[in-house]
Amino acid sequence: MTSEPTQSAVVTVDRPTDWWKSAVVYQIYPPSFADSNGDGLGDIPGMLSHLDYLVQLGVDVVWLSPVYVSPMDDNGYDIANYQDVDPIFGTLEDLERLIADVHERGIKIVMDLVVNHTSDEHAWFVESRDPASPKRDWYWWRPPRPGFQPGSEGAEPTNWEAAFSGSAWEFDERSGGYYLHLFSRKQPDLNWENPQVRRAIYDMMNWWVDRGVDGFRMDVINLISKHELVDGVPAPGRTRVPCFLFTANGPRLDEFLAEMNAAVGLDARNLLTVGEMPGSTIETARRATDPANHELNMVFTFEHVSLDMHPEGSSKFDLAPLTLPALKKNLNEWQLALADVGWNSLYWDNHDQPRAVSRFGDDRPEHRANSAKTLATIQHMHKGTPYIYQGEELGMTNTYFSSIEHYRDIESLNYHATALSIGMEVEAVLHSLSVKSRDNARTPMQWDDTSHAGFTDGIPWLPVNPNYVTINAAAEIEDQNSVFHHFRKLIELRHDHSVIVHGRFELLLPDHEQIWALTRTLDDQVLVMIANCSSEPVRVPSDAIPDLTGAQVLLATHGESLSLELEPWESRIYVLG
Ligand code: TEU
Repeated sequence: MTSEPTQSAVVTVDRPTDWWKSAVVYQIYPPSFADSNGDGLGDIPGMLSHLDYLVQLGVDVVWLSPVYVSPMDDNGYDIANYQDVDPIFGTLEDLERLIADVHERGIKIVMDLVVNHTSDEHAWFVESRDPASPKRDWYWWRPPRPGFQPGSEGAEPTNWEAAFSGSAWEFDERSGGYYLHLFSRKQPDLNWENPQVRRAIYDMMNWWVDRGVDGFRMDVINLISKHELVDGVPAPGRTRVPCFLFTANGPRLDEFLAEMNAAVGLDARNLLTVGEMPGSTIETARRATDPANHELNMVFTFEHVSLDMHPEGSSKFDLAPLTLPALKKNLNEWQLALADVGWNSLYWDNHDQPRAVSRFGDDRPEHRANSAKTLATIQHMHKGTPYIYQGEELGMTNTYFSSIEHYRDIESLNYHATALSIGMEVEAVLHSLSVKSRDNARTPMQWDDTSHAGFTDGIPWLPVNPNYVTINAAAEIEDQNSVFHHFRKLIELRHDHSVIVHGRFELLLPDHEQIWALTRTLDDQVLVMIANCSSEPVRVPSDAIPDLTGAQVLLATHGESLSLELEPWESRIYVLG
């Protein structure tokens, strides 16, 4: 099944200790980046034709969302073969060429590693369906609940709700048992308790490192060690409990991560490792990123992207208003907790989250560009490694689809079906989707103002946002004042000023409802950032920030000034004299 790659594609890349601390990572979501063959889906040859764009932006690393063989139930996060490329994205040779071509340009590449689960079409799972197979124990197979008819409502081994709606257990007629899937029924969870499973995964990771990749973004990695498989107490009006309560941050998580690190030489080879960790806390993140523990470099927390979820809600689609003090407080807590031990990742959005400018900024035409720039300034001035999600550097916005027909994302479609089945109003459901659906981030990359935004010559798999006519890469590259050039300058600043990488972080005005202000300090270098996170003008209280006399502006949204008056979404970074 696995085709043997040609060794000539491997380029040796220098990876100094802690190189990832001064790096900026750019996430490519393959289905939506660039289509080379007119099938409406992005592919690796499409990426190859846009590498100079990444060079121009100045990013250091590409994180490639999955391109492995997959039935695409969850757009590639359901993997049927870890060691080959899905034909819709190209070939293994194309991927080797990508690795070599980014390396040639001084850019590193990090692969998505989805090992909490496989596809149900992976050979391991197909084999494990046979109760007599040696692979049976590679997944979480359990008998029906005693006293219930197998396959009937209530016969599931526990009352857990999958992340994509419905029970987290699927009945398999053939083997007469249930298997666990925390996501879709086509994403069965691997049993990490079994040492053979872990060995097979480490071997596969080594195979990729030998092919020249520079690290891994580890999908839901804090779900690999489960707690006990027992029932939870459902909230009033519910029959099930969210499965992550029983599967996040389990007792063997640190042990498994340390074992993986040693078996693959993650630290020894200076690979970048970032663990996606829904339900992680400051405590779990500190343990996982403490260099002494040899687990991960950094984690993706979900805390700041959960602040606009209703506290009593059962999913992210139960909306609540977000306040600036709450957002600042959360980021500040992570900054302080990981100041001396561990390291932060910094992100506003990715392929699972709404577009940053629509969620945290103001995407109306008069404020879109400035709010996108100001959000970027805030992100890049925190301490940690910034992640840019494709199109964020253009200030791309949410989709605002008006009908369920336009959506493709399994989480959105399942939520819609389940919510309507329990009697929720269709308008409310569509509203929640327009705010939170993952498809907001997945509309095709807007390259230029030609048809389908220059993404494809065919029909795009997900409609292009109609605002591509004005919001697109070609136009922004031309305009020195664009969101793109603002991101480019932020990246340049990070490379030129070690205070941005290593400086101590201090939040100012924590309770202010409009202003985000902070300082970064390294020896005698002091940076001050002031930002207006509102669509009304504001005056920064002079006694709340360091004296700016003699300060030099490093980057500003509206022009260089020492004034404390800020226009809507105006922000400035100063270096004190
Ligand atoms: O996401 C994990 C995750 O918990 C959420 O981001 C999830 O997508 C959902 O929005 C929860 O409400 C990762 C991947 O990033 C995502 O694309 C995959 O669908 C998921 O794991 C399963 O592999």
